[in-house]
Amino acid sequence: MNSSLVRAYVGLGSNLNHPVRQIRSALASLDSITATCCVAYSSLYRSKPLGERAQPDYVNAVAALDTHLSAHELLQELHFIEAQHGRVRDGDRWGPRTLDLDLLLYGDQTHEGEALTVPHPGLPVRDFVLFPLHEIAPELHIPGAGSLANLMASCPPPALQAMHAAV
Ligand code: ROI
Repeated sequence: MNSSLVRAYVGLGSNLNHPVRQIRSALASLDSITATCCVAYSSLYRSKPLGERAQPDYVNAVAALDTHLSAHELLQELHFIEAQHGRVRDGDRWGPRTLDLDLLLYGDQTHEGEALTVPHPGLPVRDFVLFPLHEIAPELHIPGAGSLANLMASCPPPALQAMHAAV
């Protein structure tokens, strides 16, 4: 636990078992994490699955949190919420999932470890992360990758569609 507040960003994704409901329920759960407050949500976006595997379209969103938790404490809370939503971590990185919560950014910290890497390595190249993130934090600078606006400009045409407001 930190005495100072850190602004963190979390990416949400689901393509199984009523994805819109999964994402809405997960957003509510993020808001009830201890010593943490959800300060913004993006809209929900429907996106084509990244990867070779044939699977249903995803619903994605991004949330901004202010937290007193350390990055690892916050990650544990995210894993707990995933498990509550029926997520089984079986090591399959490319398969469909009821709920995926990625810690995208933790303040301006950079950290590379076995359990956690921030910024999330997929952030700079994933349209389903960049666009919702831009909706809630257009001025954001990604440590080691530059401005969000520049990353979006070099992103191929996005394969995603804004659906509706999160709540
Ligand atoms: N594809 C999309 N569009 N959205 C995701 O959240 C997502 N998550 C994943 C993989 C399987 C890489 N593909 C995805 O984990």
